[in-house]
Amino acid sequence: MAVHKTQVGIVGAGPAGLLLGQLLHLNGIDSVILESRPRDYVIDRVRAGVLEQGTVDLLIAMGVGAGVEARGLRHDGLFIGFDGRRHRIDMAELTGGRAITVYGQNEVVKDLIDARAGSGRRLYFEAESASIDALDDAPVIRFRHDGADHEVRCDFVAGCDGFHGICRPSIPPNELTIYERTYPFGWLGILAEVAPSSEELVYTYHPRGFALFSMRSPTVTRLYFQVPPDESIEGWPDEAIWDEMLARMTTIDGWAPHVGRILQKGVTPMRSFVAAPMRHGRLFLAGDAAHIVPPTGAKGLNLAASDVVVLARGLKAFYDTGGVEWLDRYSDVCLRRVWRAQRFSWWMTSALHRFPDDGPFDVQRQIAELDYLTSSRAAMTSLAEQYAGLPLEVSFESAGL
Ligand code: FAS
Ligand code: PHB
Repeated sequence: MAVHKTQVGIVGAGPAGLLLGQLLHLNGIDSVILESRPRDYVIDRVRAGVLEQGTVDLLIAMGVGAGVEARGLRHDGLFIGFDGRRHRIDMAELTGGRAITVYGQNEVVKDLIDARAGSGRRLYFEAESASIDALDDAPVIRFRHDGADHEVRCDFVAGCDGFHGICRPSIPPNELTIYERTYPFGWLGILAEVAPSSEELVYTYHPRGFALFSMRSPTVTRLYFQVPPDESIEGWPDEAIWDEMLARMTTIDGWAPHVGRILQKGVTPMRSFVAAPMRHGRLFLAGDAAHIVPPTGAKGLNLAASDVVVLARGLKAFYDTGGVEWLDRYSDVCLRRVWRAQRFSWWMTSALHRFPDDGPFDVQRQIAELDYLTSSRAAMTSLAEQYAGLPLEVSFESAGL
């Protein structure tokens, strides 16, 4: 049995695990990251694309901002489309200069994996963590790698293994409260090899259902539309996908997405999920392991980033002074931000999607909500400050940056 000793055992090399690994490295705290999938799979996986102001600032402060600074697309605004028109919300003007940056999650993950290699700290791919034990005193993570059994012995475990990982389920069910909402629809998403026809994102409300225009680069467009929850992608040939995108997004003034070769397509379920508390003994859950938001608010990756800044602050204080105050406050501090993001993501989802059971009254109510949203400075400011990202609860300095 190969035994690996470290201070923090991190399960999962998604954004949460990799960001935490880098933050701990910058504070001289050792960690071992275990990732069940191969490196290429983790890098090629198409997921988030929108980074809040705070997440971009964090990447730069951690010394892994070169990619986002060079290739990130800063957006000072976004569009809300309904009634055949696009209505622009000037986020930067309404928030005193805060904005979002479009930069693919896979780019963020690649930048962090490169930084991990540069740090000399341990990261094992194809390391399936099977179990975690002794979470009250001397945690042990057991995993298989290269056909052999291994153990990580550590002071703390960071559960960054996503919604389907092993860390959250290792907490006794009576110690956790689960809050959940599933939605009567999913998103069919595509990556298309064509230049984006809009400089900013377009969230569209349409009688046929929601649609979203996004992008990844000056040559790659990312698009989604609402489909029934159990929809299978096999039922959607490329031509039919484009017909539906154009039917929902084309505006009276003739704006429409450019059509091009579809590189990737898939259907994503929609749910809101929170597991509380986010700590059990010496196990700290972060990111999708503890909470899932519907992607309408573009908050998932950004919440993972804010969780690990709070956790890094707690671990830094513990190793600097032995103090446990910030580790004890970790769950409450994170959950306040999580619930704000849950409310915002639920609201965006409710305002912009067609619900199968909704009647004519609900449709007119939704249109009135969007009409108010796009004509009231107060309403636009509220959306803008939440979309660009509310300020983080802890300072970068306190997390050792
Ligand atoms: P992740 O799921 O990314 O990473 C967990 C890692 O743990 C994975 O690599 C997994 O392989 C590994 N793992 C699992 N079990 C393991 C085990 N037993 N042992 C070892 N490793 C294990 N968020 C946004 O902010 N903006 C967006 O625009 C956005 N768009 C999205 C679009 C889609 C289609 C989807 C699905 C999500 C989107 N999200 C968005 C949310 C998404 O980005 C997640 O919030 C983000 O990946 C969360 O990061 P992690 O918590 O690190 O979890
Ligand atoms: C994306 O670009 O993938 C994206 C953008 C905004 C969202 C969700 C996904 O709300």
